[in-house]
Amino acid sequence: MLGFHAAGVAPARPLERAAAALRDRTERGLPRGYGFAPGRKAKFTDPGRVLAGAKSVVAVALSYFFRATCADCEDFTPGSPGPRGRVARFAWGSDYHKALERRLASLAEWLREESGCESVACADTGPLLDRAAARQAGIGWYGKNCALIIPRYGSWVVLGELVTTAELEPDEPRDTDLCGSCGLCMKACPTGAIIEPYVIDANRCVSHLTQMKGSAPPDLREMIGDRVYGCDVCQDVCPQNRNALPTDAEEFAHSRPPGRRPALLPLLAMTGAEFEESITSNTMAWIGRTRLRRNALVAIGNAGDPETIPALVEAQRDPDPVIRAHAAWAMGKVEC
Ligand code: B12
Ligand code: SF4
Ligand code: SF4
Repeated sequence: MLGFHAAGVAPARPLERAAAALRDRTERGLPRGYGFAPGRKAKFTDPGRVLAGAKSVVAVALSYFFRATCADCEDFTPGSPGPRGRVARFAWGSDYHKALERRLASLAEWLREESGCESVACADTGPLLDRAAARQAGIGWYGKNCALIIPRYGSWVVLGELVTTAELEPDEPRDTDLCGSCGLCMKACPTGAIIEPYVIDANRCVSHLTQMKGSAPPDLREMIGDRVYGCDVCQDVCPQNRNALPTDAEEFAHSRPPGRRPALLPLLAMTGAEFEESITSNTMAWIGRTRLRRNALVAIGNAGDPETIPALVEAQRDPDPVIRAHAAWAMGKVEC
């Protein structure tokens, strides 16, 4: 399967249920940006608008679930004093976009050689809604936490697809209800972002709060806790992930900087050159240095450790107003 952990085929027809969901979420102000500008929306759910003459969508899933053998050997700031932050699992290893793109390019090449057909690859930043395409191609189910869950690997997978002019045998969508009366993810979510089963208020989701530009909303900062990129709570508690198989993808075999539990003071002190050198191969690189330092400040404030006061005093003199404002907030939390 070219290194994917699941693959399936859907006809290149509009994803009607996803289109209705997207309309509903947009009307309620839930998606928050991410390119959902009016006029672009149709493309998110219509493979025919991604590639003229498209006949099929090949949806794929790649597991990033790796268990490090020891926490210390995945630590990039060993012995560093002060509090630690937490990085979501999808950003422990190398950039997952590149891992998906490489495999999708091989699949497109193979299809071209076999059938002469053209294909367009999408993965996260592409025009299609990846989860909806994956469900339509039968590779998994939606959980109430909105994650796509696949057999054997759970929801610890990233998704992509090839929209292709090749006419391939379609798979059936899996429409059984996996969750039943379970609601563990909804109860565990630190911000109450899963407002209904299968509906996320992205404005409240910690994953969004660690990726968004500008200031983190003051009323939600405490709930972000020690998370400096992404959030795994609704997947950690999911019984469907209990026996998830580990990945064999080499890109996720080891942590990449800043690691799973980065020391927060070095993260705050990171220069532009250090960011370029250490973070660029990580999935989180796109948020840039300012947002990562801002996230470190929120986590430092939440840690409440007096040892961080000198660094917070220094950060209040930072040239960036977002850093200064978050440093002042964190100082208030540490001192009280
Ligand atoms: C914007 C976005 C976010 C936003 C908003 C998420 C949201 N609203 O769901 C934020 C920043 C919060 C986010 C967070 C995360 N994200 Co994100 N995100 C995206 C992105 C770019 C668009 C998703 C989106 O807005 N969808 C809009 C909603 C309306 O559509 P949907 O999610 O596809 O599904 C709904 C409808 O289609 C409808 N539906 C349609 N058909 C059917 C059929 C049935 C039976 C049912 C019940 C429902 C249903 O209900 C679904 C649930 O609401 C995608 C990449 C992409 N291009 O698709 C990645 C993506 C969804 N994210 C991904 C990941 C890994 C994450 C995080 C786990 C990262 C992390 N650890 O922090 C969290 C998980 C949060 C969560 N519980 O969903 C993966 C999902 C992997 C998976 N196994 O599901 C994706 C696919 C990226 C990728 N290429 O792998 N994300
Ligand atoms: S990723 Fe975190 S904040 Fe977002 S819905 Fe899941 S548990 Fe809630
Ligand atoms: S925690 Fe329970 S309700 Fe939530 S996705 Fe997993 S099985 Fe479904």
